[in-house]
Amino acid sequence: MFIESFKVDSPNVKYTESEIHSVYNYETTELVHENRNGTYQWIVKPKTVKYEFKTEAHVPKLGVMLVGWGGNNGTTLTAGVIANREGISWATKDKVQQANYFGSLTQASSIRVGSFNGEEIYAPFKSLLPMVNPDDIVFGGWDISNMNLADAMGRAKVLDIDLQKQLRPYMEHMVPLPGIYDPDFIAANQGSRADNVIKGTKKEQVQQLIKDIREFKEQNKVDRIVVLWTANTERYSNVVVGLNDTMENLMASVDRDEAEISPSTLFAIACVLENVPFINGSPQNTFVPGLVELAIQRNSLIGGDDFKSGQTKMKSVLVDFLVGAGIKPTSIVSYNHLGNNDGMNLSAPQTFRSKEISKSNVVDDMVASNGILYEPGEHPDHVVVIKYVPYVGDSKRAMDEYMSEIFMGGKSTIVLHNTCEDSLLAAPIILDLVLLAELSTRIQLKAEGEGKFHSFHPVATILSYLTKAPLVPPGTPVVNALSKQRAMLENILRACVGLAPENNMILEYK
Ligand code: NAI
Ligand code: DG6
Repeated sequence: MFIESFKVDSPNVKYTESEIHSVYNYETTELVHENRNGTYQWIVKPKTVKYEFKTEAHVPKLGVMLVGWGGNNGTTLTAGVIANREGISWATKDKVQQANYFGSLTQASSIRVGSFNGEEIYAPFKSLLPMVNPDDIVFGGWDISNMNLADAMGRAKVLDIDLQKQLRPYMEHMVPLPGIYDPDFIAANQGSRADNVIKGTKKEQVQQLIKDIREFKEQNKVDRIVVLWTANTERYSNVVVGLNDTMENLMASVDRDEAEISPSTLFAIACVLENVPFINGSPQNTFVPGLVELAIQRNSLIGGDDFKSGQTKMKSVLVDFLVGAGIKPTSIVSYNHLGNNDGMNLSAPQTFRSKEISKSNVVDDMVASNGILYEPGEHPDHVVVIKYVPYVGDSKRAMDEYMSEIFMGGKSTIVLHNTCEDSLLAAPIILDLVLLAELSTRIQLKAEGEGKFHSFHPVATILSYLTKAPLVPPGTPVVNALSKQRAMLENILRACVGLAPENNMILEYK
């Protein structure tokens, strides 16, 4: 059965006008290893830590500024939200289609809240805590192309033409602010697009971005802003001692107008200085060590990297399943072809290399979790290929071959083929990233013994479910397995309303 909303009734939870306060017992383990008669023995001690969570109940008016607003993802998301907000439907060759938020974890997925008279009861994911309604978001942003959003939606060739016609009046007046164009960081084939650029030194460019953010906030009367990079994939920046390795060195490099500071890092710097959450939806190393240090020092949320939309999402499910089932993946070959502007930009070796890195490291934690299957340091062969084929446009083809070793030396080969509009996968993920980033800035917590409430660590691991290469605080484990990432997110939100983690034990019926 599906219910629309619920409220928790517990001595551990208090709902007031301004906040939701919960007391929560975090059940975890403490590990020690002891030398017993010359052999090491691991001892696992169950441990309970009492936490308190405080969630601001007031939902702010949210402004979302996209870097690369005029691209396929930027226009598709903006169009999709307007279509939902205005209740637009359109004729396709199959039926009259209604706008929806399918593919969004927050808007279109559900959570189990318990069972009632032998029936499992589910509620919308978004009913866990007060969240911004996407229909209320005010969109804006930057692009190095000055095309208005209606024309850019046409250029993207993603949405049905009948829908585009209805959306044009809402989008014609939306024109991106000038972006930062640095041909050294993206493919040379993007040059013809760059007719809308911020001039000046890097320091002046950062100052202009800060001005843009402030003006957008003022003009649109929004309470909070989240900025998200959905612009072209850049090449990796070189991380160099004295250049971008520390916060001081990074800021000094901006002052000196150092060539190796990328546009995306400049956007991130501007956001951190303004204490505006910044999310990187592309694979490059925007978050150089100096930037991470700056964000930590200013306690300003950063999250990334690279939307986990299709092939990688499947991989982080399938490999988790195989390794979890005691089957040994030995070769993973992933092939893509696509014909949109992202594909054209990725046809340059340096930008492709950024994508190759973020697509390649996604099974490491699953492989490391099973020492029965893999020797220390052993890893499946893992190859990633991307080809630009203009004719297929945004309709990306993803082909994957997984070979595994099974019982008694047998071999199993699984082949997947997916055809899908790339931007229709990415747009709801962008929505989730900004909604969850905003929500997480309203949550405070403290563990037993900690004097004061504090926010989550500014490096937002809570967003991991949505990214291919989750950015984590230095010294923190990276979790790629999709089910674990979802459980982490859901269980933290459950803790905020005093609900135990979903354990799937259903002991009531055992
Ligand atoms: P796109 O090429 O259509 O859009 C990117 C836009 O960014 C373009 O309009 C371009 O003019 C603009 N741009 C480039 N550099 C800029 C700068 N420095 N400042 C402001 N604007 C700038 O690409 P699309 O398909 O929208 O993808 C965007 C990004 O998202 C790409 O990096 C892609 O790799 C990444 N991504 C996309 C996924 C998907 O499923 N669509 C999944 C994972 C990541
Ligand atoms: C080609 O791989 C284009 C990319 O931008 C992808 O569309 C994007 O990285 C999605 O990757 P995945 O692995 O999540 O489908």
